[in-house]
Amino acid sequence: MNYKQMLRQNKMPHIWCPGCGHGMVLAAFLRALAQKELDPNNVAVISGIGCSSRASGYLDFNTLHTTHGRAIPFATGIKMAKPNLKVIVLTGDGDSTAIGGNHLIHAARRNIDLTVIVFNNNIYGMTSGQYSPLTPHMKLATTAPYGNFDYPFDLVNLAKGAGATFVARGATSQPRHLEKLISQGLDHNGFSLVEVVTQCPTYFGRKNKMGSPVDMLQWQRENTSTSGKEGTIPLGVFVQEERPEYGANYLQLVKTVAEGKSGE
Ligand SMILES: Cc1ncc(C[n+]2csc(CCOP(=O)(O)OP(=O)(O)O)c2C)c(N)n1
Ligand code: SF4
Repeated sequence: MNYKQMLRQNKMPHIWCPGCGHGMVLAAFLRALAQKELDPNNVAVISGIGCSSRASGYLDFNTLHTTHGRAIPFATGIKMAKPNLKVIVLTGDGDSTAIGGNHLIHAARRNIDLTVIVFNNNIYGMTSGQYSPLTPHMKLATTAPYGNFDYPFDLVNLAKGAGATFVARGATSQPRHLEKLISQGLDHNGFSLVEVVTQCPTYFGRKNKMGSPVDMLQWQRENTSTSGKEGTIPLGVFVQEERPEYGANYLQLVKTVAEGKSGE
């Protein structure tokens, strides 16, 4: 598959602001997916609501643009009904960790075979810059004019604690590295989560005086690291383990019950 085949040309141009990182995440995702030689009819991409969630509308697969926070439940239903599909969730930090936070932890706990890519721009972009559960402490947002009093989740540790069997974090400033992480997440059998540090120059960047989109990428370069450098946001793969997958277990149970062996 090449880009032309994967994108719905009639939906172009996209709605993202100049310099928004969401297009960079989508490009890394498409590069990773292109390597897999999947039949597009066997790929389902589900998203919630938000600038990031707009991504599903641009893709020429089976796609579903659902309600805010509910991408994972829709994706779970699809995976259970059609286990042969590669089911991918594209979601924002607000979508997946605020209103959808409960769904996220339970999908991780079940180890259902979904790949969830969280576009973490630290803010609710689409609704004009309210703080989210991933907005860093004391950073400015439309709803935090004196700084965000809350402390953010560490999404990697949240997913890990909830039972995800593949957890990684990448950044738009390292697109090839990000592509590799997404590729590994797609290959994983079980619940995989890839958090992506990305930039919203229009709200988070402007409110916090971070400069141009290029300055924001430079900030990422200086404040993330793949080698665990003290005081930086760590990037890489943090969990990669095998555990029975939920759908396969469920099918096995159905078979056992159908054969009249339940309760034995
Ligand atoms: C039930 C419900 N609550 C709130 C909204 C309003 N809403 C739409 S998008 C959004 C925030 C999206 O933020 P995020 O998921 O971080 O994505 P981004 O736009 O930053 O990519 C909110 C609160 C909604 N559409 N539905
Ligand atoms: S508001 Fe922010 S997240 Fe939304 S498209 Fe613009 S830069 Fe991207």
